[in-house]
Amino acid sequence: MTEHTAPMSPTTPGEFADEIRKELKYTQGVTAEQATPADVYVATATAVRKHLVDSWASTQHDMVAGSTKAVGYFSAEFLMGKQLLNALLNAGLSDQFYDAVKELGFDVQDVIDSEYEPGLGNGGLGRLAACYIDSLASKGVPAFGYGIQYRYGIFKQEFDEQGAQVERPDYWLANEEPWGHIDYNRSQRVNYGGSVVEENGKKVWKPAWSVRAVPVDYMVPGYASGRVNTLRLWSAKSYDEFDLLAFNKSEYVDAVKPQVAAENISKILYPEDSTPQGKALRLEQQYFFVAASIQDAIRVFYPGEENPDLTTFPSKICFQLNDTHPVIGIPELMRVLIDEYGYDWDTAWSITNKSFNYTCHTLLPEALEVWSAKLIGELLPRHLEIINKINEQFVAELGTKTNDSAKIDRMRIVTDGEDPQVHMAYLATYGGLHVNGVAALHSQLLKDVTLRDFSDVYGDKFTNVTNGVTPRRFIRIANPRLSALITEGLGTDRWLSDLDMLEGLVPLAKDDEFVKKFAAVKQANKVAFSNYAKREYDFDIDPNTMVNSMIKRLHEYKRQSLKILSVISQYADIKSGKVSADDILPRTVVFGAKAAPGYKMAKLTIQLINNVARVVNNDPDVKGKLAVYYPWNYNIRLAQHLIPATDLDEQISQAGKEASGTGNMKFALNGAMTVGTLDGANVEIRERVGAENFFLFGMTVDEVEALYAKGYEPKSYYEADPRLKQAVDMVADGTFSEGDKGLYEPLVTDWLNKDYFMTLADFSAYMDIQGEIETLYREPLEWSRKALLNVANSGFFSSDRAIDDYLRDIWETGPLGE
Ligand code: 26M
Repeated sequence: MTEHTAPMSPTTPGEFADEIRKELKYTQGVTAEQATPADVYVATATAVRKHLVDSWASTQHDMVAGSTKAVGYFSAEFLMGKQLLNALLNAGLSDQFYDAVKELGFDVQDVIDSEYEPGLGNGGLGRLAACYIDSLASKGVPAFGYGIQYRYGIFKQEFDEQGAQVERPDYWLANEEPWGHIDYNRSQRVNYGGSVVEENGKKVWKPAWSVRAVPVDYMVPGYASGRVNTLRLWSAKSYDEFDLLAFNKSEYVDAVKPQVAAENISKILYPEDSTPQGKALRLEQQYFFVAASIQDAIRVFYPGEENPDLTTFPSKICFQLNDTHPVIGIPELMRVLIDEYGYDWDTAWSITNKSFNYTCHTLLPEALEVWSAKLIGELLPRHLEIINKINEQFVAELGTKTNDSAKIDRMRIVTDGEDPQVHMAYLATYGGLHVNGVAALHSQLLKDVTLRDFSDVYGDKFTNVTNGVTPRRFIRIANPRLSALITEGLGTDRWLSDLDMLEGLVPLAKDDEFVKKFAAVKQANKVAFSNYAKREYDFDIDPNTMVNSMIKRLHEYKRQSLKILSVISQYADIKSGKVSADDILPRTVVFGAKAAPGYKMAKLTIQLINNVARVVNNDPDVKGKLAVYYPWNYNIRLAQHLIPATDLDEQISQAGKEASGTGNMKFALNGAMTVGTLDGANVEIRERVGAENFFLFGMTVDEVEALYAKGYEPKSYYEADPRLKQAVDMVADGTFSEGDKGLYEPLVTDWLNKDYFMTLADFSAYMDIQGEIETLYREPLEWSRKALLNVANSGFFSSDRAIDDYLRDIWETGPLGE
């Protein structure tokens, strides 16, 4: 099927077909004749796992026996996407799979489609965790991903008749799930509630209830490394003693209540990706997976030891905190060391401090997690004591470093006063060795703004690791045509584990023949996407139009409203005849975005986009010139189809608000041009691909600041640009709500009176750059040349490079020695 790839397994297609037949028969209990595509999928998955199991075992063995420090990546989310093609690629069985499935008489696409995508994450942060464990395994670094196996992942998004978002539960485990291995024998107990008493001068936590954390293990096969790491996702189960306890007291049905409560802990992924609500269940989840993981790490690295010497712990493993969600791990490790292993405070602190590092993923102050001390005290009384003591120690330490008492006050991990609050980002910064932001600009802003006081005092802790994405999933699997062309251009497929090699394509941008091949790949991908969109959504996308995509969570700061206002303006111009038919560049705008269920403005924006799509797509006046599509339930699978087919990618957040973005990297690597602001990793993408190959517009961070300071009046922009006025008026006058002038009132009012993210201020610049974009697009060869230069100069954005940065600057470890 393909000429390149991972080390080929010696298995022939015929042999692999036999292995699948055997799994069908002995595991599924069906013959190849009786089998459905879903059966073949499960059988194939089971067969691939068997190919990986020896490497899995040897990786674990070498990790425990050797002296290479391991990494524990703590993340409340791992947004893995489908596993089959990735496992096949890394097992060196991709070609055999295609042939074997044909030999068995099945359609490969049907088999692939049978896999249900696990949605155990919200967006960027969860997908980043998935890319990082892929790169860790591909580099042969010993690592665990530690998280939660939610029973319900991110909701399934549907749109109702009015175009509004409807959330449906995502019960992803409804069918057989062949990848996770439930390991009841490695369960851990996680305690909650109760009180702390003193016994013989020692603090003893008497918990009120506990939950059984059962690990579900997923293999994480490396690409061409011969290594297979583990993603260990904890699932909550109840202990039997609970029902006995209640059973004595009351009715049978009441007796199972505590069990249900216990199992609720891992039941659902919270669908918010900012503005944390401080819900008790969320804290229960965080403590649940972190406590189980810390005990697990001790079990793994000190097997069978009654009295392990845990002063060596930081040389065995270090934990990366993916945002503040797992920060409760800091007081938890302190508790384990002091209460369970008898270490004194200072020794415990020295171990703990070396064991954690923290990655911050935001700049929005409202997204920083703060828990009320009262809630922590109810759920984890011993931890609250420890946090308070950490805070005291911290405040004392600050006293030796600065005389600025106001500053010390601002920095408190636990605030003073009536209803004290615990700042998880502050706890993480003080409690660990390193703190990093996720793009150069973001890391700078963290130091200058968000964590400024901390960077003044603990400047050495602060560093940057610009995000990256895995080229295996997001180029090789998502875009086989481009992969083949890159391999042809470079004469090798080694770029898949050394993405800087893409630079070898730079000279080929001067070769018109190669550029034309590159353009042909994009065209073929657009046709393929159009077919996919027809099949999945019944959309009629014209692959001969410019495909212009904006896919990301729906947020005001990301400014989907800027995009939709520009679409409305273009629509108005075409309709009014302001631009002549010949001057119109046919464009298909594709949105993909979920909104947090309680986020009203975001949900209203979804409704607006859907109704603009309805009006525009049904208007004969603009047919063939402008179309808007909003495929529902945007997920990894859709990303893998849409990104390779996109000509123009939107990264238009207000400067200073998007920490990094990772979609921007995926698009650049797949040969899309970007229109974007100087925000997040856009800055570095533009630096690398060249200013002449990037459509920059909008205010900078400094300009945003200055405008705030001066007093921002969105209405003045509305009055000043007739295009903007017309677009906003059309939203207000019922054009996209069947005459209902009330529907979008909250949006319109916000735009004209508040517009916190300055959409209106950037509108004119955004409209103006469309002209430049269209001019270039009319020169297909020049457009493709620039797009190719985006690919050639984006190797830096591989998650392999990001992991190298973490290894060198933060974890101080590397691949397993032999
Ligand atoms: C917190 C508390 C309660 C419920 C949910 C949360 C929560 C969950 C996810 C908060 C934030 C979450 O994700 C934030 C996120 O995805 N941030 C993005 O991280 C990417 C990877 O670094 C960056 O590229 C994006 O810029 C950043 O927005």
